[in-house]
Order: sequence, then structure tokens, then C-alpha cells
Amino acid sequence: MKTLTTLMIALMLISTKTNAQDATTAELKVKTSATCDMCKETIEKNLAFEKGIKKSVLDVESKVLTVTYNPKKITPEQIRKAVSKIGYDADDVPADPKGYKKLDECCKKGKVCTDMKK
Ligand SMILES: [Cu+2]
Repeated sequence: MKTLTTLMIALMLISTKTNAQDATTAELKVKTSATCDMCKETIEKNLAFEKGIKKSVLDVESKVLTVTYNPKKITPEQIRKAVSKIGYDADDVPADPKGYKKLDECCKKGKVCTDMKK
């Protein structure tokens, strides 16, 4: 019985430690309306200035933006809003018209940059 108690305490300590590490780092995947490498650059650069965001990587192919962030400093809603402000859809948050207007012509929805180069 004593062994079991010791084991349980040990397990509790281990899980507390893991939780403490996870508390400042979380990952969020956001579906965006990005279309090309320029969109990728725009989004990643802009998000780098956002407080609480540690890293953001956009996969152009799937349009999914993976954000590594500190949940104590920023919420998923705020991250989606930040992406919208840049001019892109973020999951169910539509692109902010002001940000969208500033985007390069080829980065606007429904357009493909490779078509513009032809
Ligand atoms: Cu683009």
C-alpha cells in the first residue's frame, strides 16, 4: 500500500511538471484564405509582431496556418482576428476589408499569383 501511495505521488508530480511546461506554449491551426508564397510571407511577418505569438508557419498548399503561441498572452480568437486584420480569412472570421484592400492584387481571394505572372 505504501508503494502505491509513493507511486501515485510520483505520478502526480510528473503530471504537474508537464502541465507547467504546456501552460505557456500551445498550438493552433487556422484555415486561411492565403494563396501563395507572398501571402505566406505577409502573414508570418505580421504575426511575428503580435504579442504572445512565438512562431507561425503557413502551409501554402493546404492554406493552414500553424501558430505556436503563449495562451497566457493571446487567445485563439485574438489570433484569428490578427490574421483577419492582415487581410485573410481565419477559420470562421472573415478577412478585414481594410487589410484585404492593402493586399497585393494576386493575393486576393479567388486569384492565383501564378496566373498573374503569365
Ligand atoms: Cu498571395
